Amino acid sequence: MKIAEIHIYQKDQAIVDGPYVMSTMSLTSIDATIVKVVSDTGLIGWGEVSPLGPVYQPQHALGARAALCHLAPTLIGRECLQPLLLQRHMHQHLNGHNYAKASLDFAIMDIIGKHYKVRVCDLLGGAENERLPAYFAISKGSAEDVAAKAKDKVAQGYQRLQIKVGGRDVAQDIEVVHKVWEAVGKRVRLVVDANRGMTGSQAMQLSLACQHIPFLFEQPCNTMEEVANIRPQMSHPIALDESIEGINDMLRAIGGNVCDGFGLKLTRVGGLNAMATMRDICEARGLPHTCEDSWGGDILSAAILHMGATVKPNLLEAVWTAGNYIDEHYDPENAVRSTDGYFTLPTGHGLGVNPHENRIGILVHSFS
Ligand code: 0XW
Ligand code: MG
Repeated sequence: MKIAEIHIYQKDQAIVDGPYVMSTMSLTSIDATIVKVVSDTGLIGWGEVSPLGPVYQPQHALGARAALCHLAPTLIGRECLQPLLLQRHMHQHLNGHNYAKASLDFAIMDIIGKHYKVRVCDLLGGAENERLPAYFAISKGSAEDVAAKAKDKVAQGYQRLQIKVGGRDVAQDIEVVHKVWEAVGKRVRLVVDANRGMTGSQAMQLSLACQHIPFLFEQPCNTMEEVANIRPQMSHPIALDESIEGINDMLRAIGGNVCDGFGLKLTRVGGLNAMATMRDICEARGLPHTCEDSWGGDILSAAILHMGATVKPNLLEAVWTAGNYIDEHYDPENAVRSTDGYFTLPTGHGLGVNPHENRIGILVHSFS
């Protein structure tokens, strides 16, 4: 079965209850790219990539579409049922740009699942369960506002909350963590996420000032080296997120005992097959991690769920998708969003979502 067509769409995704505020940026809308791959047998596979603006990571929406336009002509006529060989082909034709390549990986896995009449999670080794724990990320804000939001999310059923800190006076972050602990305390697992936005000194101050409050400290500083420097002085377990751009970064972090777990983003690491390797490395070393992405609609969110379902349950920190932060779903019948703090794995073959062509934005490029 060969790749016959590749179509690329551009879609602006407004953020519900925006802006989405983190240490390094504030966003009200996301520029998403949707990929439609058609096989010569008529099967359709969907992919998506939605960088979180131009600052969050070395990724750009226009860069994703430029990379896809470069790769697409070289993929027409290639075999659909060999994802590893397609991955190698893409690396031979374009250096880097994992986030763009990941969207093609999703589409190919969607087609393969439809061809063999199985779900993507089955192609990745099998689903441990159909119901996946979600977490909610609360934008950076005042102590009162963040604590009120935390109470609301706990009432909605979330058992893990991520609080955004960094990029301001650390005293404000210390106040937020104390206020949230007082508000929801032992009813929820807390994650404090600086998204690379703190100095080592600020991170140590926050950890020391909150040493009686149990939380996971996610990506406190910009680089792995900065985190390694402060790790001996920290009172909290550390997870790396933005520093982990691929398997080698993970091996470096584990080899250097830099962290206690990871926040793993599907597009950043290059897609489902790359993430499956990272899942297995974490399982071999007993390291918990999330399954998530920087943003994304139903297509990317479904890929996240299929990946998350294959993670050993005691190592699955939680799953995050943007499904609860956007109001226009590509596939309203199979919209991916959490309810009562959990996601339900799609049931259809492949990714299990069927985007409506009038909901996936503007067709910007076609190749055949
Ligand atoms: C919470 N997320 C998964 C959503 C945003 O992309 C940022 C990211 C994080 O871990 O910070
Ligand atoms: Mg994070």
